[in-house]
Amino acid sequence: MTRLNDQVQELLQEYADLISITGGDAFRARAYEKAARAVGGYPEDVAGLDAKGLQQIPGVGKSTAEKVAQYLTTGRMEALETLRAAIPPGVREMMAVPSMGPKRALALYQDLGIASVGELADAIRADRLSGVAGFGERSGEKILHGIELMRQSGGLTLLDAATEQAEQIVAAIAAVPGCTRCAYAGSLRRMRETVGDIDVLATAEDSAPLMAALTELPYVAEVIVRGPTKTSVRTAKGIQVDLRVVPEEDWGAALLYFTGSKAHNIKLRTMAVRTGLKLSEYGLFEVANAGNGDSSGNGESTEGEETTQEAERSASGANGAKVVSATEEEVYAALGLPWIAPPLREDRGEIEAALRRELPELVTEADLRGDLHTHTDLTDGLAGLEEMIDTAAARGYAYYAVTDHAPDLVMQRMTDEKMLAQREQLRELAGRHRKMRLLHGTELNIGPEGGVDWPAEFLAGFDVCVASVHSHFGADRATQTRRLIRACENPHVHVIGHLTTRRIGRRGPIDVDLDAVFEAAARTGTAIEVNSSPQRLDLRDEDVLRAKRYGVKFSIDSDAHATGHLAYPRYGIGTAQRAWLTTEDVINAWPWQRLKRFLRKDALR
Ligand code: DGT
Ligand code: CA
Ligand code: CA
Ligand code: ZN
Repeated sequence: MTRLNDQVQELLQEYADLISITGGDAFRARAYEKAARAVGGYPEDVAGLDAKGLQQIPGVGKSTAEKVAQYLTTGRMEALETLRAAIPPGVREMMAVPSMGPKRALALYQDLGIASVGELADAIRADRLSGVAGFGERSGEKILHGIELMRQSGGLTLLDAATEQAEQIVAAIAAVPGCTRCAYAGSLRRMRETVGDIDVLATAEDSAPLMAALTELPYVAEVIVRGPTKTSVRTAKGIQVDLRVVPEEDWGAALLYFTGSKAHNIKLRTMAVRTGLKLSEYGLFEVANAGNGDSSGNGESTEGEETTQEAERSASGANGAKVVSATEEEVYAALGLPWIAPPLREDRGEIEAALRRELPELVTEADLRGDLHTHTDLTDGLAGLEEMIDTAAARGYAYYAVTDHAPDLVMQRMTDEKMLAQREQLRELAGRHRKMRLLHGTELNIGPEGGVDWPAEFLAGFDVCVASVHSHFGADRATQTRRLIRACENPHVHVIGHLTTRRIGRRGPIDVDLDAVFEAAARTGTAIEVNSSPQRLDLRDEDVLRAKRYGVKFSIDSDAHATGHLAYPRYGIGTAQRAWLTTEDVINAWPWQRLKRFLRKDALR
C-alpha cells in the first residue's frame, strides 16, 4: 500500500502538470508542485487532518488544503477531475519526457493528434516531426533518448533489456580473480515483467577487486555508491545495478534475501521467529535472547517494513549460533520447507503450498515442444518462410506453426491466393524437416462484433488459428467482452492471441471482463496465449494465474517477426512460472498427438 501522503503528493503533482499544460498560470502550477512535495515529505500521516490541520504543513495554502481535505473525505478532488477530463493521460506523460515540456506536448497533441509517449516515439521514427515549428533537426533524437531514460527511471526496464544487461555484468564479475560465485537476484531472478534495478550478488574473500571491476566496465556511465559491501552504478542504458559481495559461506542466505520479494522474505522471517530462529541476509540463527521476546519480528509481520540496518544490528548483536546460510536449499530446509522457485516468491500462497508439499512442478523452457504463433515476410515479418522454419528446427521443436496475418488487417495485404501459395510452399518444406511437424496457420483479426476474417470453409483448411484483437481498442467493456467470447465460441479459433493488446509502457490493456472470457475459453476448449514478446507479455502473470483456476489452457508463443524473436519464449516462461503453470496447463508443452486432439475443438477430449 502506498502511504496516503504519497498518494496526495501524486495527485497534487498531476494537478500542477495539468495547470501548466492547459496554459494556466505558471505561478499557480509551481505553488501546487511545491505543496505536492511538502505533503510527500511531511513526516506525519495526513489521514487524520482537516483543512485547518493541513494548512499547518509548510508550503500548503488554503486552496490546496481544501482540495486535499475534499479528497480525504470524499475520495475525489473535483478540480483535478475537471482538468483530467480535458487532457488525455498520454499527453501528460508526454510532457514528462525530458526535453519535451508542456507547451510542446500540447502543440503536438493539437496539431498532429499525438496523444501518448508511444505515439510520440513512432512519430519521430516516421520523421513526422521535422518541419513542425519548434522542433529543430536534432530534437527528435533528443526526445527519443529522453523517452528511453524516462522508461528506465520509471521502473520500466523491460525483461529482455534487463536480462541482457545482467548477463553481461554477471559474466564480467564472475571473471574477476577471487570471485567464487556470481548471479543476479531481485525482481529479475523472479522474472517480473519489468524491473526497477538489477541486483547482482557475488562471493569473494576480498570484495575490492569485484567492486572496482564493476565501476570500470566500459558501459558503466555513473557510479552512484561505492562501498565494500555494496556498490551501485548506472549503465549507459540508464539501468541501475547494485552489486553486493558476501563471504562464500553466506551465499544462500544472501541470495534468498536479495531475491525477494520483500513480502516473501517477511513471511519466511515470521516463520523463523515462531520456531525461535532469526533469518537475515547473513543466515539463519538461533536467537540468543529468546526469553526477551522478539519485537522486530512482530513489527515485520504487521507492518511489512524493516530496514537492512535493523537486520545488521540483530545479526551482529542478538544472534546466537548460526544454523545454516550456505545455500538456499539449506535455509528453506531448516524452516521445514522445500526450495521454492524464484518466480513463485511473491507471497501468493507459495509458502503455504510448500508447507503442504503441494508446490507446482513449473513448466520450463525445455518443456516447450513447439511455437504456435509466428510470422514471415509474407506479412510483417522480416525473415522468409524457410529461414524461420530452419531457425525453429534448430531449437529442437517437434512442431512449428506459421501464422501470418489475415486480410482484415488491411495494411498487410493478405489474399486467399497468397495464403494458399504459402501453404503449398510449407508442405514442400515439410519433407526437409522430418523431425519437426510444420503447421500452416494464420493470425485472424477479431472484428468489433467477434467475427473473424474468413468463412468457415476457408478456416477449416488451416492446421491452427490464432485470433487476436488488432482494432477498436477503445470499445467499451461489454463490446470487448462479447467479441472475445464470440471468438472463443468459433470452432475454428484455437488460441486467443495477446488477449489484452497491451504494450508495456506504451499502450494500456483493453477494457474487458476477463473472468467472462476465461469462463468462455475453458468451456469451449480455446487456449489463451502467453505472448512472450517482452514488449507485450500478454496475458500478464496474475491474470494467467486467475485464468488457470477456470481450467483454461495456455499457449506460450513467441509471436516472432524475425528469427531472433524465436527465443522470446524464455520470457513468456517467466510469466508462466509466475502464474504457477505446469506442463499440464500448456498446450505447446504437449506431445503432438495430444495437441492434435486439442486442435479438434468440437471433438471430445
Ligand atoms: P525492483 O528492483 O523494484 O524491480 O524489485 P526488487 O524485488 O528487485 O527490489 P530491490 O531491488 O529493492 O531489492 C532486492 C531484494 O532485496 C528485494 O526483493 C527483497 C530484498 N530487500 C530489499 N530491501 C528489503 C527490506 O527492507 N526488507 C526485506 N525483507 N527485504 C528487502
Ligand atoms: Ca531490483
Ligand atoms: Ca536493488
Ligand atoms: Zn497480433
